[in-house]
Amino acid sequence: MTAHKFRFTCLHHSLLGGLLALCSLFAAPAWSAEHVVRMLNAGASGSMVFEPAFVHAQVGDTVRFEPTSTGHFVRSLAVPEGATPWLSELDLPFVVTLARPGLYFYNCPPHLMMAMVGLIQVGEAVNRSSATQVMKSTKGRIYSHAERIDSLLALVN
Ligand SMILES: [Cu+2]
Repeated sequence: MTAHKFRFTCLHHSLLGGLLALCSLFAAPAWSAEHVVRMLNAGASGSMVFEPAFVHAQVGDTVRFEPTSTGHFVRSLAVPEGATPWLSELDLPFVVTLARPGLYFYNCPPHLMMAMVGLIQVGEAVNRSSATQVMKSTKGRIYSHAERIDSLLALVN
């Protein structure tokens, strides 16, 4: 009976130790999140959309653009100073690592006229004025649903 109890205790301790080791191993990645943005021919807010079009993220997070519908890709139009602009390939998933705080404004070039645009806010919107300027000037190149630009700007905090 005593021997049985002893074995149980040892097993318990080794499991706990293993769990603690696992926790410390994954402690750093657990703080960053992956946000998924789908590229769609039709979504909740109409045709040719990124969904969700607005993402609030933290520095170190990633955004994964998912080509759920075909015929789309993604290109940044405004990124914070020091961040790398991006251009993805048609119909391929694309992952962006958000290394700097600020606003990241992007579009799907073939569907810009239909307001296929999106905005990512990472931490504080440190480049708010320059990003807003780009967004306002982009609005002039959109033929339908240009109000999506204003909706995105209204979500910045
Ligand atoms: Cu598109």
